[in-house]
Amino acid sequence: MAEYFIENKEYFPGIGKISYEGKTSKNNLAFKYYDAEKIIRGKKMADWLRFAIAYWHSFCGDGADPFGQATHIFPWNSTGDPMQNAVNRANAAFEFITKIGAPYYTWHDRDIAPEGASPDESARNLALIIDELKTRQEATGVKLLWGIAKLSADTRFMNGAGTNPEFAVLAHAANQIKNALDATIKLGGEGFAFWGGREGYMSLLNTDCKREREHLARLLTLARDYGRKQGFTGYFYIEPKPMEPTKHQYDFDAETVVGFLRAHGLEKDFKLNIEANAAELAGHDFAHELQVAVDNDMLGSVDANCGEPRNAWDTDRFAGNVYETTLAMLAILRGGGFKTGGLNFDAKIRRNSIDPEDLFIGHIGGMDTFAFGLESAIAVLDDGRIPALLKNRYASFDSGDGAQFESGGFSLETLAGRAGAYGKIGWTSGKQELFENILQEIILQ
Ligand code: XLS
Ligand code: NI
Repeated sequence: MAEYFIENKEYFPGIGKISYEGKTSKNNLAFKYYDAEKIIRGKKMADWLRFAIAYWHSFCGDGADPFGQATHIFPWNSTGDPMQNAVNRANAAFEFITKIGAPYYTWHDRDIAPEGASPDESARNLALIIDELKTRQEATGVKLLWGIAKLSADTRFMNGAGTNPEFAVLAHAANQIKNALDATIKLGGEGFAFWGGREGYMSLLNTDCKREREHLARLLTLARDYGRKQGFTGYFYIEPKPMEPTKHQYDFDAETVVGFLRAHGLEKDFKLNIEANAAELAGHDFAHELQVAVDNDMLGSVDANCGEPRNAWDTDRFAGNVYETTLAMLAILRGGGFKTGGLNFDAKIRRNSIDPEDLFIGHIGGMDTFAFGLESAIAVLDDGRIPALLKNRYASFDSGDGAQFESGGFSLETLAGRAGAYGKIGWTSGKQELFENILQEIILQ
């Protein structure tokens, strides 16, 4: 890439590799709970959590909001030449990722390389930057968790991408998906994601929902088939989100996406990328969405962030609530831990957090909060009281009539005949406060 200058510049001077110092440390730039090498149940903490840094928020997001202009003026994005910026951005990204010590990163095609004047020029820009990223991955050992095509920001997608009523736009989306998938494969990406930000509608009057969803399913099927043909062995992920930017998004929540995938024969190749903030927007707890994914054997990956509890807005804050991360990790552990994917920081520092160290501080907080959640969740399992209480609630299905029902041994008539056989029924405490007190005791210990 001779025409672009590879600046040998440190973008975060004065900040070295972030290390674990333990919970008594007062060092703002140290981990208090995330101890990557610590062995938990035979596995390193780093391998339980599989942290990834999101290119878009950390190296592209400029702090602009609907009410004001950019506040994060990153030096790597300021040369005036979009391709030179892309190279500088790659340097800044790998400096940050290696200093914070995350094993993975994630990107959209347009985060890493600028769009060109034509689809072919965009593909060439992407290919050049992919070579740059490959060199940096090999030099540092950092891996790509997943790639994704950005099918939301450009004006051509204002009426949707895969669900656009205009065929030419859909073809353009396919071109971007193909190139982003090729790039993901070339970089050894472990997954390939879709987020349907514009796949939805604002008014039924101008929308043929059935046709739009079928187009989307066909496009996803084509992406799956192409990926498999090219030797991609990872999973495809869909990230559910109910609203924002569109009023009704087709991928509303985990249950909706599971149904959609099954209806279109995609359930073997696709899994869910569950985002905490999107769960909240759907009116669910983060842990609920994770549990739905786990119960369907469809937990793919996680976008680790959080919203503002009293604000129906996608604020993408770094997680800071250890109760939430404990419940989240409990759901993930119930599914046996990550089999694919990881905890991707789809999170951003606030608009007025403008010091270079703030990006570190935000990620340190998020990583510590999930590390704490992991250890608390393991403590809940080791303690055994909550799992025992939970199991006991369903004990009547473990033997006798209950077990016979579960194994399909009743017809409705024979089942109905058992209604009078048990005397006084239903007066059993749910013990919710006890569950909550035990959880609190374990978290606070
Ligand atoms: C937006 C989504 C997005 C995806 C990647 O709300 O969370 O950032 O994670 O396109
Ligand atoms: Ni996300």
